[in-house]
Amino acid sequence: MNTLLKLAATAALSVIALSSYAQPSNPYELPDPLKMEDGRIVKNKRQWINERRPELMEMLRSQMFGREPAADAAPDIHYTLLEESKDAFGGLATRRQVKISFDKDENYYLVLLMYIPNKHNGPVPAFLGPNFKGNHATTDDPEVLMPTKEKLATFAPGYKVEPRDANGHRWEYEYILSHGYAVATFCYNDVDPDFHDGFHNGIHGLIDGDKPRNGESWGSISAWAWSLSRCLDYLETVKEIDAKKVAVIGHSRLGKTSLWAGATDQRFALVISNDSGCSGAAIARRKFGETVAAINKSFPHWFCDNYKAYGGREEMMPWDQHELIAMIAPRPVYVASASEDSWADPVGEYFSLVGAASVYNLFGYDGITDRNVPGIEHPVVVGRMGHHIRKGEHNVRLYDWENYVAFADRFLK
Ligand code: GTR
Repeated sequence: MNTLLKLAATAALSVIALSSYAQPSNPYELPDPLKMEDGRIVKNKRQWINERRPELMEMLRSQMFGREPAADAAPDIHYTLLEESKDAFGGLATRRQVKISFDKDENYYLVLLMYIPNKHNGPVPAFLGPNFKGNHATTDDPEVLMPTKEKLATFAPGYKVEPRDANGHRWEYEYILSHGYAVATFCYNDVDPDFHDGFHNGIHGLIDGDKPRNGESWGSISAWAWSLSRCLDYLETVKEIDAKKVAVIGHSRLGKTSLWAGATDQRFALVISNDSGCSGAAIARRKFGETVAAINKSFPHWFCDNYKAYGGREEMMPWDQHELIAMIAPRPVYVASASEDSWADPVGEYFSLVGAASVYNLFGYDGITDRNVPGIEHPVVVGRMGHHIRKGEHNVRLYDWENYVAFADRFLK
């Protein structure tokens, strides 16, 4: 067995023994990402790309996220410019709001809010990520469109529209723009409202119609990830943006989503998971904080039905979350945590990077291998992996963005 993968919690705890998130987990053994189902060990990147990666993708699709539809599953996708101004943030950026419609009649659509720095020489790199509370809630920019009444009526029963800027602290637009990046976001409820309605609403309804579902049918995280790819299709048409340099980012359930989008769509040049926790970056076998059983109970619509069988049986999972990180190799990946966010298991999030390092090594890149979890606000970048634990709560803050931008500067500039 690969000793690198023998993760007993004691190793991690020496450095952070006093931190609130650092509770011991039972000893556990991670599956070796380089070990094929037939027992062979992957020796080189060609074997990884042609044999092991597809095998793991199949596992993650059939056992966890479900099978996403093809890129052209909604053949009538079209784009409509709703609003544009060159004067956003006092002239710092051009704002564009574009309706990405998934059907001819525009019953199913998302509204992508985009800011592009006005100062640039040629196409710029970009951050793309979904938001929780609506585009208008990501900023105090009064020109950002509110969701329509018709749109809101499709959201969860009793849904109350959020005030403008309610989540503005999570979207440091001026900071990002002034560092030369475009940024694009949409509300995840636009695509698939985040409640369990039996998969009739949102793009499940549009794409699947009455088709019967089975254990491998796609869940909501898969739907949000698929729509990130459709946004990237659109960004490929935007001349000011370099679509080969798009970082996909998400927080929490949307961090699980950004990891899956990065795994399924290798056009994403860089992947960021902010506090993604259980079923995102956190190692499931640690069973620390949120568990597979707990997440499937609270959110039965996020994953495919087959995933439910692993609740309380994490050691039976033929994979663990470090292999989701490995799917991103050799592209740069950043996993961030917050010190008070024990529900998301910061230690487990860190160890998924350590567990994926051997795959980055195949491509000639170093990875994070130190078994001492870094201290709070000691960001670490090794090769194409980055990590930090911000002090504070489950959230996205300027500190996170400062580190994401610095990481992206290494690879996308
Ligand atoms: C929690 C859930 C987490 C995380 C979080 C969020 O309730 O248990 O897995 O996704 O929500 O998305 O904010």
